[in-house]
Amino acid sequence: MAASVLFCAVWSTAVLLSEVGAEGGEFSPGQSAASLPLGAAAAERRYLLYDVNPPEGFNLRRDVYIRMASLIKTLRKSSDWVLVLPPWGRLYHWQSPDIHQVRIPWAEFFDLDSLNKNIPVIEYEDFLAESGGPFIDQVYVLQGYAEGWKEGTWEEKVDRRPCIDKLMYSEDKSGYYRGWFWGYEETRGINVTCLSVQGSASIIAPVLLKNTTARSVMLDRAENLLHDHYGGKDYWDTRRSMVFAQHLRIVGDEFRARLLQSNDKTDKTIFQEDWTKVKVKPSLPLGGPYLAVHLRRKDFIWGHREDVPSLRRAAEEIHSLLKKLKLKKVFIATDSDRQDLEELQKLIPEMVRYEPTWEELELYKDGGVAIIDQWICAHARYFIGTSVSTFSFRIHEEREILGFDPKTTYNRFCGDQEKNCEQPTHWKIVY
Ligand SMILES: Nc1nc2c(ncn2[C@@H]2O[C@H](COP(=O)(O)OP(=O)(O)O)[C@@H](O)[C@H]2O)c(=O)[nH]1
Ligand SMILES: *[C@@H]1O[C@H](CO)[C@@H](O)[C@H](O)[C@H]1NC(C)=O
Ligand SMILES: *[C@@H]1O[C@H](CO)[C@@H](O)[C@H](O)[C@H]1NC(C)=O
Ligand SMILES: [Mg+2]
Repeated sequence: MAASVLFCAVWSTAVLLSEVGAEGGEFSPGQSAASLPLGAAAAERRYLLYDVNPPEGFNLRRDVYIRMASLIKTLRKSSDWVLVLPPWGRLYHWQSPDIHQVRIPWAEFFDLDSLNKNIPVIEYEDFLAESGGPFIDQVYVLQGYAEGWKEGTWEEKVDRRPCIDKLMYSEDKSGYYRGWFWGYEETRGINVTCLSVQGSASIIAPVLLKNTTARSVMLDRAENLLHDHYGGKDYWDTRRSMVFAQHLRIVGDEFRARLLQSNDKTDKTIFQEDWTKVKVKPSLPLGGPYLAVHLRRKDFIWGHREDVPSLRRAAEEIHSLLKKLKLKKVFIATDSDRQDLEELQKLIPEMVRYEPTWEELELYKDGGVAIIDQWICAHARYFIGTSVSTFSFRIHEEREILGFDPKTTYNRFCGDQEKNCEQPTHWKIVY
């Protein structure tokens, strides 16, 4: 059964490609596919690509990766699928001037060997080389249902529907679809269709397996699909496989040693490179002799949210925590603007921050600097973050992976006037 579906898929894609190629220009999918010395195994492989709503930040995108990994696991029960990692770039928060932050491969931020121990992944450039050119056979733009859903009648479903929003793709003279495609201008979609979805990532698996024979399928607006099982074993396997790139961990470790008297030995934070070998931690790590803070500002304060503290209130909390924990040092990760930083400096003169030089920023980029901040926060004796910030959530998870006592991790600041300041939920690892 699986084999015949597979054969069918390969055969009809070849027909589709050659048809399109005949009318294409100097660079058509038919030609490029034919010129590639593809082995039989590579020819059978199908590619899942995805992208996320442009305004979404780095840390929600990391969450969407987990959902796509679940989908790949479901698809692979039937046939050979690989996930193509969407190049990073053009993120709203990556505002450092004069550095080019587009078409960034995942290897600049994450350890690909670790990702590959969970699901097969390849970079977009590898996809271009392997699949025969900058063409994506089928783009599905995911959206909700125009009619919404009636209360009490939630059901998981997926249907082909007219596009609700203006399509972010346009047809060119040759009938190909042009769009953002992670900044790869030469990439084209051969077919773009809207699908209304309601449910977890794997509900779309039957559509990919049965309704289309396209070899490369891109799910745009993939955040419309939810987690198969948030916080379950599959979730944590994928999350644990998202090991930060080694060069960023090294920068974080050097900073810990130099400015925070923190190292894995005295902190008892044993980092195991191969996440598949890690089981339940035998003993709790201690963490470095510092308090770590994530203070999310910018768009989190513009709306005057009542769960986000003023800097003055945050500074009070920090000083009271330092006293309670008998710590002298506080590491602060923040996206504060210059004015907020000056105020912070006055309120907390002893604060330590990771401030990259221009050369370091150019090398690691805003994403790498954020990861270094997260890595340092993850190794502190105690962490306190900002309410409903996915940046803080990813630090919680990193600390959970290192085995910290949840009391030292799942903490957040309260707003100055907040009445019910509920603390973050403890999500325990399932091994
Ligand atoms: N380096 C650094 N960047 C931050 C910090 N807080 C926020 N940012 C930047 O702002 C973005 C926040 O967006 P996102 O990742 O979606 O997290 P969320 O909006 O807080 O849920 C991050 O991806 C970073 O680019 C921080 O403490 N350190
Ligand atoms: C997939 O195919 C089935 C069976 O032909 C059909 O009922 C369903 O509407 C299709 N779904 C989509 C999303 O095209
Ligand atoms: C595009 O894809 C849809 C859904 O798979 C299909 O029904 C339609 O015929 C395709 N259009 C073209 C022009 O191939
Ligand atoms: Mg965000």
